Amino acid sequence: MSQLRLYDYVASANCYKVRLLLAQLKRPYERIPVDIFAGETLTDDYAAKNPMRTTPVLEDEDGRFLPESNAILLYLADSTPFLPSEAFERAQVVRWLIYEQTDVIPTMGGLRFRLLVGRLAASDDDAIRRKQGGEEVLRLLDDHLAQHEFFVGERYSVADVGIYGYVHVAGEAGIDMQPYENLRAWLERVQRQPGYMNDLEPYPPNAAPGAGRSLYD
Ligand SMILES: N[C@@H](CCC(=O)N[C@@H](CS)C(=O)NCC(=O)O)C(=O)O
Repeated sequence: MSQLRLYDYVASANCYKVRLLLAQLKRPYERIPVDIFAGETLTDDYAAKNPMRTTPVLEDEDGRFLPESNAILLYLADSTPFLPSEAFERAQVVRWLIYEQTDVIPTMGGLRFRLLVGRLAASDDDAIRRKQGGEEVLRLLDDHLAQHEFFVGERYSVADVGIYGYVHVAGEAGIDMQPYENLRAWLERVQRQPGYMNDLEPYPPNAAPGAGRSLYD
């Protein structure tokens, strides 16, 4: 059995979601920094771990590689209080983690990255489209939280960890959070959970267009 390892990019909220859960589970792990803008995901060695060439990737104690942040959350949360054992509630967690990937990331997640590193200007059509999409997503999430303390089963789970990743930095995507009162209260509830930490770092200069080599260039 080897040690749990996380192939990790420090400025990625997809990676931060996993780091947050690992901290809350108090699971020791080795953090392996991957500089995605220095071309480190473009090597054959990295493709052998993850053919999609994305971060995060978890290497478990048996030496098996698992890409996809939300798959990693589900795997790590198995048999813990962070994942309901009842089938319907468990499926609801999966439902929110799918929504996070299909709707949260392409809107506010993609917009935040592109604005912060200068790959889009706020006035670009693509930025406006992503911002409008982000506001629709936040409205849907806020409406859900008008009736619920947490996304599933009235208790904190990996559904909350997954959605928190990019929603807590929606302001950096130029989105005004003021209208989303329930979401703002939920963000504070998440931040009060035992073991909560935030080690998401700013994008480094090599994330700017033309400054590095990555899947985005
Ligand atoms: N669906 C994937 C998306 C992961 C993803 O896009 N990761 C970005 C950082 S947030 C990345 O590693 N990109 C690799 C590259 O640009 O070379 C997940 O949730 O893990």
